[in-house]
Amino acid sequence: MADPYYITTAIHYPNGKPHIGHAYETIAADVIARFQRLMGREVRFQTGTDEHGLKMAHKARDLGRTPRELADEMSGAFKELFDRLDITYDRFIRTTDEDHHKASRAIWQAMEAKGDLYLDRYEGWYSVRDEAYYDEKELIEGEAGEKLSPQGTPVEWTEEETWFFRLSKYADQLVELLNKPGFLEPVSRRNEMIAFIEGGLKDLSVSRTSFDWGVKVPGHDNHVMYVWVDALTNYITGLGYPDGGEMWDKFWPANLHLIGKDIVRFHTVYWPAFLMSADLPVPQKVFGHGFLLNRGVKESKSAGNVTDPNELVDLFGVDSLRYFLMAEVVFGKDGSYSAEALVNKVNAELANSFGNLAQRTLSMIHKNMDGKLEDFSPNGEDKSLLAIVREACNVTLPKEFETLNFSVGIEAWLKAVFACNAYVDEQAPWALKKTDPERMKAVLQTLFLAIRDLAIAIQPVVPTKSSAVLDQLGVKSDGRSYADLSDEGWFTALVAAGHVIDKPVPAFPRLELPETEDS
Ligand code: ME8
Repeated sequence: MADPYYITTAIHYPNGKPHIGHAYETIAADVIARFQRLMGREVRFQTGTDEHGLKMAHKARDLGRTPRELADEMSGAFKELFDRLDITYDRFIRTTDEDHHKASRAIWQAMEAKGDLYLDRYEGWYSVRDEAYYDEKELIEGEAGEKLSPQGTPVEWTEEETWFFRLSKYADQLVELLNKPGFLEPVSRRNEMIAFIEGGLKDLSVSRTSFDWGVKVPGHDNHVMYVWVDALTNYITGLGYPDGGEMWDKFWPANLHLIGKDIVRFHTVYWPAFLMSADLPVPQKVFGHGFLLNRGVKESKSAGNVTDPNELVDLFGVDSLRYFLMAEVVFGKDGSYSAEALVNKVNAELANSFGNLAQRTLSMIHKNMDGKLEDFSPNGEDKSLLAIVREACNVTLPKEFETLNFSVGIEAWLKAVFACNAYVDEQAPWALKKTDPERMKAVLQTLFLAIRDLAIAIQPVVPTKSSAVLDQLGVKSDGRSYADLSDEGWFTALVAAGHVIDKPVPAFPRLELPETEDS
């Protein structure tokens, strides 16, 4: 039986169009999902949109529309982008979906049955931008002396009747959970969460009465749930909670909630506490990735530097964007991007290194061997190149991807590509054509073996391009998983089948920077 693997992204606020941070998180999750599938696991992958709350209600009001209209339109824009980015999600959840309302009511009732909810009055600070309550002592001072949330967003004083959740009751269990190795990564985020809990955990206001855009509290129609209560519940809605069933048994608890660093508190304090209260298992891991900055600066409407990820796809193609983001940014840390950096990296590493390796090898096989493969005996040099490639593709890259060190795994892969290119230069198969045609065949076919492994290994990152290379090599679609990397018989089978290499088409053409007004 395949090991099940459940991965989720945060669900995104559809109060505007998706930005590069949304694309980054979802691409990373897709790389993980594809990687785990290639490792032979049965993967379930969920993403979606977080449609309730004041932030959505205010934005819709400002636009003169209903929250539902805004959610419909923008959720569509997210879905469209994710489809363009080749995101292989199994469910795109919308928190306005009917089954999600049902799941949210069910977890509420479970917490209520536990005696963890009570009615009282909330008086304190709220940030609509963060959809978060803050203690007075957490606030910082803005330039004009105004109070701001720790994230630098405006806060408003709120007083209303609300339901409270007995968060304080779970403090010890939460600290224990946070100390569990592997629960929260990178570990650098752990101390902040423990300090937050140990600073005195207050009960959490979990309903609102001053507006009605949300999931109604069971039995109290004048209350809607605090948006994070319903948002977090999306992770179990998608598995059939509260009805249970095969999917629930197989996939809960989740293997990984992939989220950004700004929402770690919600995922490693509030969410586990809700689950503990409802007697449900907590997720195995929460990973808080870093932020993507535009030339080192946070994108914002006021800074006028917001990039539409669709434009990057139009200009450079999906796989180039995916490769750049995964190879360039150390996962867990903040990273910077620009069109120049993307073009330089993709041209150097994909077009000039891997693309060129595949293109010149296949061209020479096509031209000098009539495209026909033959059995051959590799010599010591051939074997040592293949050993380098196997080590990178079978061992290092999978090990690093398993622990979410994508840039490190890709670097090992790239070093193997460089080793292949150095081997081509040393062996000079074009010169061997006249002097030693048999040796030329051995060199080209050694490279053929290497390219197949390199293309299989990098599939999660550049799925379309690596497929194109594998198609040109004649590798069947059922021979493309990580398990197949150790299969020795595939080449002999290809030779026996009389496979012929067609004239190759470059899979990784060089990218050009678009002309700008000042260039
Ligand atoms: O927080 N770089 O939604 P959201 C990288 N609805 N990641 C970024 C980013 C950036 N510049 N900006 C945002 C929410 N993100 C809630 C989540 S989950 C139950 C509810 C990440 O649309 C951010 O950290 O503001 C989060 O993980 C995701 O994008 C959605 O952010």
